[in-house]
Amino acid sequence: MKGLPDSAPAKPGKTRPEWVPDGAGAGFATSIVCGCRPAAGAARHPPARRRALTIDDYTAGVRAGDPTILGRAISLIESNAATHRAQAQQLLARLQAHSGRARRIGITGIPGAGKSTFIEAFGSHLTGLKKRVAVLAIDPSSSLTGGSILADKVRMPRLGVDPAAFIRPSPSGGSLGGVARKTREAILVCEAAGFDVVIVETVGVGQSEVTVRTMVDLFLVLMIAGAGDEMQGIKKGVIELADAIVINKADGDNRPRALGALADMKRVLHYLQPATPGWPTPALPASALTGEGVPAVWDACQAFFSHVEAAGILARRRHEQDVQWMHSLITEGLRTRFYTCLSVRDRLPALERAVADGRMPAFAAATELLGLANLPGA
Ligand SMILES: Nc1nc2c(ncn2[C@@H]2O[C@H](COP(=O)(O)OP(=O)(O)O)[C@@H](O)[C@H]2O)c(=O)[nH]1
Ligand SMILES: [Mg+2]
Repeated sequence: MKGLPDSAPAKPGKTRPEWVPDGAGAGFATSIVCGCRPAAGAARHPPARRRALTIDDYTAGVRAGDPTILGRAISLIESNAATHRAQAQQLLARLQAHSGRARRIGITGIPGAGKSTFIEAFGSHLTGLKKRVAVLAIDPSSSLTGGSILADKVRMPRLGVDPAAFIRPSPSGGSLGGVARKTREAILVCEAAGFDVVIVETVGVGQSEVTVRTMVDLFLVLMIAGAGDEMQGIKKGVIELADAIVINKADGDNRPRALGALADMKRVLHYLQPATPGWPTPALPASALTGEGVPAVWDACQAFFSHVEAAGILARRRHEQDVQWMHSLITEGLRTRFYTCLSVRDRLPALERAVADGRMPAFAAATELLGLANLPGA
């Protein structure tokens, strides 16, 4: 506190730190901003910091289903800081043995299809059956706008306060690959915390639904009447990934239209190869708002799980997904190593300009950069 004025801060920017070289010009843009002494008698609270948790704390808390520690464990997984990554890996290794026991259900649909409302009704139905439910929501929209199109907790007021449920929107921003890794790991953590059902919600507007398909057992596509085939991914083949289709908002004046869309969907499904062998993809009507049809969707999920377990499909699918996961971790790891390599970072802007100006072919620039990257064996 030596040298601090007793009252208000002095004019900022007047003092320079002692380590600034003598005669350094204005380019050395560092200066000390004066603080001030706390008023006499003011309580001196230490800055509010959460106690750092050890891996043992995390493991015990997650295994006990403590929602605060579960939330912090997922935050640890979501962090890109190198020390956090190392800790997260240790934690995942500890939890791995306790994972795998949940039903993993992916739910997709265009914005406004009623996913969040549906998950509220579906999740509440499940907790009513004494099942513990975790909801992870992927929001791939944010890297461009910095905003979120989910804003989900508001649509799950009941589930949000249900002690048998845990709701976690995914971090905004970042590549889909990063979000996918984090979601995959968050599923594992939720399973170790003893949840019976883990639901992954994703907005069906891009690649995210295809990614989610690779991390769940059952993929459910929520649709509404009259939103257009193109938008709802029918032409993108999302329907072919589905293990169940729900035509939502089958209520009130909209019910006849929803039932018409349901009949159309059943005709379409008749011509498609089912996503899961031996399981003809069912299409069911529901109203997330009134809850009608929601129990029947869960009944269909249970019939699906009976089928895939008896036929050995569930175990096989999960093993294949683990191998796929390994490959995506390798891809992500190589990518990170490449882009964090100093010589690549130095050279990249110039080569980007050269390619953009047509002075250099893209493949030549890529070859040069790959050569600069300090990748073992490259
Ligand atoms: N009538 C009716 N409205 C619904 C139903 N499900 C959702 N909605 C409404 O549709 C809007 C979008 O729902 P939301 O759950 O946020 O959709 P999401 O973007 O897919 O998560 C909200 O205004 C909901 O109240 C339903 O089954 N029936
Ligand atoms: Mg939503």
